[in-house]
Amino acid sequence: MKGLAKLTTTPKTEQTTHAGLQAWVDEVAELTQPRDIRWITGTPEEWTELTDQLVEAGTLVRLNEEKKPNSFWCASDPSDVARVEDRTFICSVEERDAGPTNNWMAPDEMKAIMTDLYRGSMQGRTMYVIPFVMGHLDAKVPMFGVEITDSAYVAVSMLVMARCGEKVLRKIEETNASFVPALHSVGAPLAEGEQDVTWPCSDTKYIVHFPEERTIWSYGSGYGGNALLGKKCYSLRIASAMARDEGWMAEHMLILKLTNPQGKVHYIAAAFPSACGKTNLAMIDPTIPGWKAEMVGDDIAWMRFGEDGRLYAVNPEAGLFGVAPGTGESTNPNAMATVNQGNSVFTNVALTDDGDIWWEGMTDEKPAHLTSWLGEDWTPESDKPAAHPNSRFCTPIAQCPIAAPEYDNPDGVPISAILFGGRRKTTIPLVYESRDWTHGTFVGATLSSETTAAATGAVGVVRRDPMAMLPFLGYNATDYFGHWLQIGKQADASKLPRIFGVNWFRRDEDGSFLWPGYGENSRVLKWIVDRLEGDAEAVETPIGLVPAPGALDIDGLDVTEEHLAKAGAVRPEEWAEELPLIEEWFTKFGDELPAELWAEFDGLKARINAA
Ligand code: GTP
Ligand code: SPV
Ligand code: MN
Repeated sequence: MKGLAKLTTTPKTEQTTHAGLQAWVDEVAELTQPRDIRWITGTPEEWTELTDQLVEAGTLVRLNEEKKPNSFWCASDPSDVARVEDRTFICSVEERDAGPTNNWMAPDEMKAIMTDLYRGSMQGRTMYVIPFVMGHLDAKVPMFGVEITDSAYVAVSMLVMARCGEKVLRKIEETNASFVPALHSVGAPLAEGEQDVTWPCSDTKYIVHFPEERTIWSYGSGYGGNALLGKKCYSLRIASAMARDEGWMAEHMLILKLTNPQGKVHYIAAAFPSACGKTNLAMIDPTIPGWKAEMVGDDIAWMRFGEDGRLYAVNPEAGLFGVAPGTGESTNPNAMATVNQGNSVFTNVALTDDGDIWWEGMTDEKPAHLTSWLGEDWTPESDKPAAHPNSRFCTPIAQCPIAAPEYDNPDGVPISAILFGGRRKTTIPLVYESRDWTHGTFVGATLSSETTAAATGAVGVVRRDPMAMLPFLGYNATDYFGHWLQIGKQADASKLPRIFGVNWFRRDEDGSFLWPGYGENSRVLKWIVDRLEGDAEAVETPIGLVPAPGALDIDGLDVTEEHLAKAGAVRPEEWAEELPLIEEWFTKFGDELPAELWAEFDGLKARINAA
């Protein structure tokens, strides 16, 4: 970088016997010119040292030990608060392999641009080397990664979100394993003597994936999905490309364990777009008696066929990076209990005067005074929210009072049902069941939702988000649909998960939610599990099967018959407006869209027109 003091020597570390890793670390250090290099080991002392250092730098504020032990408040740069989909690229060798839903640039061209950006980009900073494993270290094939970052905030967050450190490194060495190299720089080099800011980042941002090389390069942002590269970048974009090649599935799904009153267990996976209710459903506190819910995962599911022919899902993560606003004792008591144990980082929420945190929806009564996420004085009269709509808690899964022991099982759990859902004010009913895997694939491929604050850009715009993977697909979307269909063909149909559509977000004419949601979603889960067990009635509609009159348990539910009917209705006139949107979406894929999906569309159209 021009104007910056060039180091006379590049710091070297000889921390690993893995020649490939050592060579990559040396190469990155040579390019980025950090002040020093630190290998993350994962000890409690290291956590304390790094968080103390971040407090000293003003990036973190230590919270009141009695309220949130070992926890921190963090305010980002106001411009760096969400995923940047327009700056996210899949740089496959062939453009076709990224298209048509992703941004693409030729790998060499992108590497040239980013190599220039990385040159000297870590000057004045420490470069952290973070060995991590997504999924279990004792998995049959452990999925290793190493993130290099110049952000201590990222290092600390990675320590919560993934299994990291010394033990992982030793296993990489012992097995001479390959790993996904994941390079991250905030893109804010410091000149000699220059005072740092509390949240360094750059106006130039690139979140880039090289799927054939299984490599990630990220530049310019410190925010979660842009910077914690084990999460969306590895576990979805890179892993989806691996899964296509190897016959498994990497999906944007929560994993929930349900036990019915008879003691029968079912594991359910659900794909909802960002900020559409995965974490909440994963931690559900059922309102119906006798049902028990436990969390296996809240964001990502890797699914492989087991020897018994069923699909087994593992959660590759060790932490929760959850949307804060809307999380409270009444909506998600299990999330509150998790963060109240401490050991958490809260980003872009508000700070209370007694050193605790607050966000919209945490309590009914608003605190009299807060420091907002923007660092401004806030009172209930303020016209801006106290917490950013995409503010997040970063907290260990192990602290969740309803974490299922299986979350730590390297082989995962067998999935009985898959749910697809989004935020739709109209059209999509509370719940419906697809007829078979191919129809279910159609339900997933046409999934739509109103956009949210989890990504930069407009909020509330309906867009198609196939399988909730639109921003996370590491390869061509038509190949991805083909992969789903192929999974259905290679399996014994009776062992495949059944596929359902849900919508907690349908609204009345006055804009209010028709369905109370949250814990009451257990009523829908009950119907689904009862369907699996052959104990619940359904009726045919043009879009699939819906609960027969009386089949949904509404005992004790505080909802009028009228609202319930509106929440569950399949209205042909609304679907008549939906059909052209689906057709337009499919037309985008031209001839490459699998014929089975066009056939499903034609069938739906015929049934709607006949209704
Ligand atoms: P990401 O972490 O971005 O992937 O989001 P997510 O899918 O995990 O969504 P999350 O569970 O964090 O919920 C996002 C927002 O939706 C929060 O503000 C929740 O309070 C709200 N929400 C979740 N479930 C429901 C529901 O059943 N009904 C209503 N009305 N809102 C809900
Ligand atoms: C999402 O946006 O889907 C998230 C948060 O879960 S992030 O880690 O930023 O992707
Ligand atoms: Mn979530």
